[in-house]
Amino acid sequence: ASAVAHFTSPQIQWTDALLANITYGTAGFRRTADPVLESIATKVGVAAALRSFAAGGAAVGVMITASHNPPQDNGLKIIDTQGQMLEAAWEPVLGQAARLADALAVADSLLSLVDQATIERLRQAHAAPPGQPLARVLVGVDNRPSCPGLKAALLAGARSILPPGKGVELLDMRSVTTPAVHWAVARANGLDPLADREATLTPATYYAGFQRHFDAFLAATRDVLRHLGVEGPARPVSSPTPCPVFVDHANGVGATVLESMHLAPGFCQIYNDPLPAEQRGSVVNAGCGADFVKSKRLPPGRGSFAGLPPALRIASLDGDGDRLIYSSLSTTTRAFDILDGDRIAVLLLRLMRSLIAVVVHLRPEVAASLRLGFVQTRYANGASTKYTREVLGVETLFANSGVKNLHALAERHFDVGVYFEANGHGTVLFSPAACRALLDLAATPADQAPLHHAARALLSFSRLFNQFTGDGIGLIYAVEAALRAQEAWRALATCLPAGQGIPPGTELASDLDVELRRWIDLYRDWPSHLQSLKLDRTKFLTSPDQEDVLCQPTEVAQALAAEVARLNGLKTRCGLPLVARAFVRPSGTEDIVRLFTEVGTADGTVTGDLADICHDA
Ligand code: NG1
Ligand code: ZN
Repeated sequence: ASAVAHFTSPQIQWTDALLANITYGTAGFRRTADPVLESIATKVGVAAALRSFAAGGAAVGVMITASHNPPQDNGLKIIDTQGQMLEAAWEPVLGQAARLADALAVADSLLSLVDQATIERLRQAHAAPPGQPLARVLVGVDNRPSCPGLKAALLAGARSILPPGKGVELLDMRSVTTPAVHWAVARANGLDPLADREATLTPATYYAGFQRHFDAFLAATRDVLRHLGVEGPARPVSSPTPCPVFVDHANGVGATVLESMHLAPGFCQIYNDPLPAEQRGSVVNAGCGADFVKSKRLPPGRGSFAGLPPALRIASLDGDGDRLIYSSLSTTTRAFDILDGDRIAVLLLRLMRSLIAVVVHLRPEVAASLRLGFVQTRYANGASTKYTREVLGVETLFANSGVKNLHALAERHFDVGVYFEANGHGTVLFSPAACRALLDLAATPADQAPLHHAARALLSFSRLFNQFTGDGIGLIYAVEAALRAQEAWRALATCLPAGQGIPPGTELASDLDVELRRWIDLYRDWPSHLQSLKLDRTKFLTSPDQEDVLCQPTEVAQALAAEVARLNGLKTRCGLPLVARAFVRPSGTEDIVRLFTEVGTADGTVTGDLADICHDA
């Protein structure tokens, strides 16, 4: 209880209303950055150090961020020893500890998380002479003004479990994106199945890897084509391209990271209004970023388009760099298309499917280790599900919202598991069997082309995906790689198994505007609407495995089901039966209830505004 002073603050009035909203949810703890959050930070510090101590000193991480939320908010999330979200059993106890004001009660509550033997070891450690650190905590922060204060409180909590000199090793990662902390924790604990030898334990080498793997992927793609006698483009991809991707860093920590990276010239350009670094944290996510673009359906704000190309390909990150939403903006007509998480997943699935098909054609026995599948949430647009299932023929499953749910399902069911939330959280996971197969294949001798080149391409592309949580910056490289090489791999996947030659015109995409249009035109989103309702979320209860099934209040569930059934019985103006879907659920991150509605048709032709269609129907 040596952190007593930090647990209690005379400024805090622990009212019921305050307590009701302090829970450890999908986003960890998140709220206005105030003395309450500072008190919570100390408790999180204790818990993280305790978790590491209980795991024999394995590294545990804490990220201080409020992601896409406004600048005045902040939050804390523990990253477990495997680089993933905190073990579920700890969440309620941590929530309970966070709601306590009394230091001894807090200590008791947190100690209840570990077993008696761990408590005994802790007691002995206090008496033992100084030695190796017995707990390791990695701490990262985004760029919000409240981060330094919260970090100090967190570190004080972490240090308090053991006396100085025999205690807790703290690794301050400073301003980093959330996915980099997930990666660093996993890496510190010896996990990173697809890592190459150059990767060491610094965020700088982690980020630099993306450019390297991107270059290696395109080089291997060119090598396959050259081997098969197809002329690739004369222009090397690392030289300035006419169409850089415009990155909207949301004024978040991604900005700091991008500035520190050695980006290939011409690869990308910063989209946002220039601001001094120290001012950005105060306007993080304001009128820009992944969440703004996706939920407001508007282009990220920018003072002037003077000097910009007529067509922009924009990649929007969120405040902590773990989400990505693409968009396409005409600076002349202001025509605007959003390429959300669903569509990013579709693009990645298409390329991954072709890469795997080529490799499996050349080495059939790896098929069993490279089973491709897709996980989305029920917020995914129905047109995307229809596309992945019916056009791509990829098994598509649904998980409840929250990255940890999608991650677990993808891990459980597939070797190559793509998962994405519509809001831009996602990545591609590789099973141990897939990792072994990828590394084995990539060791194919150079004289066994084209397998040697195809396997290198697959491995390099796979290395763009953070294995612990989605990385917005890595995903920009993956999308850009897919736009450049998609058509080449599609031709290879079709022509090789058919024993045909590659059509002469096949090459890496030379016109990224054309590729962007092709991506937008893959399918048309069904009209849908996501509303935030200011209702008491504690009154809403959904089925544990199916968040689109409302259990309480029963009258709301019945009324909603009746309305959905009514719409499903209707036909559009052209006589097509409607496919309607609607659900309500309490938000896990905000004090609201979310209502999702969508209307499509079996043949996927209904487009336009939901209100118009419902009105007509
Ligand atoms: P809640 O607030 O529980 O709906 C939101 C997102 C989730 C997930 C979490 C984690 C929607 C509809 N919900 O959860 O998908 O990303 O935040 O931050 O986008
Ligand atoms: Zn985020």
